[in-house]
Amino acid sequence: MNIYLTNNSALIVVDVQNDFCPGGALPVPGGDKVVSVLNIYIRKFIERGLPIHFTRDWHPERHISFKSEGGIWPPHCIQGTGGARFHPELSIPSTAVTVSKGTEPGMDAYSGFQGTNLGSQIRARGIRRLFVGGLATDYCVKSTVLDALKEGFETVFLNDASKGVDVNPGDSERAVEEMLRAGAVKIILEDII
Ligand code: VGL
Ligand code: ZN
Repeated sequence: MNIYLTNNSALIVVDVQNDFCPGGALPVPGGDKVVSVLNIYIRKFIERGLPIHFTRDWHPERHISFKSEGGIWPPHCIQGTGGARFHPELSIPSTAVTVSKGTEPGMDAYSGFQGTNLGSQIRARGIRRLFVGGLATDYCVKSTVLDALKEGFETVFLNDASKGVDVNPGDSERAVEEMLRAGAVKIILEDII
């Protein structure tokens, strides 16, 4: 499906951090594979002078989502650790904005909009169309896409620049269906015109 990169578009790169890549604390199988594709999207947005926001999972040492605190995940993306850093090959332009989420010990946040000012920041820049990709399709990408739709943005899911955890087989596929049902558009690089 062809889609225009309009002048009111922005790119949201979700949680492409070492802990979500192979070798990390909570690896998404093949998670690092999204980096080279995302870098191409990033270049397209830079060329057009369009905003790019990078979300990161940024947890305190004790966080409610960790097993030790009653959650379901191993400790991951702890503030200031190597695991919380963005993947070393991810192109991060100097003009990009980093959005930290899950920073409160007692509050989980899968969505980049939850407990952050992402929504007001991009609205203030006149953005109406969001392109969203990254890790993981069945958690933070899905939640970010669903929240973007709720906030009234035209929302485009980058299918070739996202990967899921699939704790249960089929989770990512179901996540994509849910995003589409909610009104998202699914594309790959070649669809951008
Ligand atoms: C995520 C599990 C726990 C994600 C974050 O970024 O998808 N998944 N925290
Ligand atoms: Zn987390």
